Amino acid sequence: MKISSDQLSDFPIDPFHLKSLQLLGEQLAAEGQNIDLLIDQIQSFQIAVPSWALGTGGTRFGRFQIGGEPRNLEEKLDDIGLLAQLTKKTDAVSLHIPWDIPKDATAIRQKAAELQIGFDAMNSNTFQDYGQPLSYKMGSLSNADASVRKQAIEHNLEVIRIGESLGSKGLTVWLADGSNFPGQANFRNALQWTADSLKEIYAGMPSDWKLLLEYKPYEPNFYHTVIPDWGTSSLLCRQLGDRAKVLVDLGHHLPNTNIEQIVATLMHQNLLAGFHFNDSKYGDDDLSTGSAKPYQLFLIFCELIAGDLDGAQGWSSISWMIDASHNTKDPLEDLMQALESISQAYAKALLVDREKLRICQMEGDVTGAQEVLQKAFLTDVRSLVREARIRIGGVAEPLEVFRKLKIREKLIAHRGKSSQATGL
Ligand SMILES: [Mn+2]
Repeated sequence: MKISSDQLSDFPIDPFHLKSLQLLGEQLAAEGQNIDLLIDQIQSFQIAVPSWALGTGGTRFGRFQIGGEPRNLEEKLDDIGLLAQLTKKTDAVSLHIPWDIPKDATAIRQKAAELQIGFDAMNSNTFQDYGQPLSYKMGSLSNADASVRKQAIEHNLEVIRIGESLGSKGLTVWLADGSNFPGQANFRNALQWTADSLKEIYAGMPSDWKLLLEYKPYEPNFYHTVIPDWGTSSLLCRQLGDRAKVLVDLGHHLPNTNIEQIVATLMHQNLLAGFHFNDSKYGDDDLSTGSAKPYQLFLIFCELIAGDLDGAQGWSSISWMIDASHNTKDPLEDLMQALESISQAYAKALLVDREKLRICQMEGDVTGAQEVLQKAFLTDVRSLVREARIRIGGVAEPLEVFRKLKIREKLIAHRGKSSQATGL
């Protein structure tokens, strides 16, 4: 579904937007900031949407359907096209195999191109049984049985081949392997088998691809996870080669972990592959990005910008993806909120007076350093983000347009009340 320009003409820009933009522009100019440069930076920052975020997510207790969910890969692309049209904040999809195997890669690639959507990193799946001959119940890349490991390696190589046919340039591996009880697994063997399996996958990647290695401390296994943290992921990446880097999923940390420090450390080592954006209160909650901890998100962006400007690791080498799948919200509304929050956090981090912060750090001015960060964080950048969107053809208020045009109702009328997107 594409929204026509006629439909959008019913949504004139609120004059209050221009007033607040002018006020912010004057304030930023007085602080030596160039508002047009900021707008350019906000516009060029695009975030990939995962195919599995287009349907409501389930929990182990069940799933509540929203209706009108995309029934196939073509309809998933349609939904992302819609998001792109309204927000101008996403230009790529991150596919998941086997949930999104294209029947005709050329046709899918053509459809995506028409919607101006590219293919971000491909995601393999060895965390569930999905009709393959051997079970992953006892693990995949780390399984004690070599034939299961071989099957899991082959699956990843197949995902690479599918990705190549679509023009993707990366493979994301999230390994759910681990154990549920003490004594169940041999830690060292599991790690070694994982390293050996990953080496075969890495060797099967085209030379212009990168491997994004995710980590997670617990779940679905509750005693031990083979790749529980960024340190273990880093060790494995170092064994693989330069094109293997660590993927940070914001929900894959124990509560109170200092994620911004992890980001800085990985950038310092040129080991940051990219992000899976989401938010959490307790664990891998899949909350909308920025809904629970917007200050943490801002601090992460401060490190990303600093790492780029200081020459630790270039911004363009990092991949940006959302990884969330909410159980109670309209998935498209959820994604619009997430894209907005990420843009706001980025815009605020761009406002940090880095020279002043550097001086405060060098002089031990603790209070001053906090003031620098909070001044940027507390600046209302909504008009800046809105203006960036409007100038490249997006709408001022995506969520409002989505609701007033009754897009979900139209999707339900077209796709049905009980249509369900593939995913968990
Ligand atoms: Mn993830």
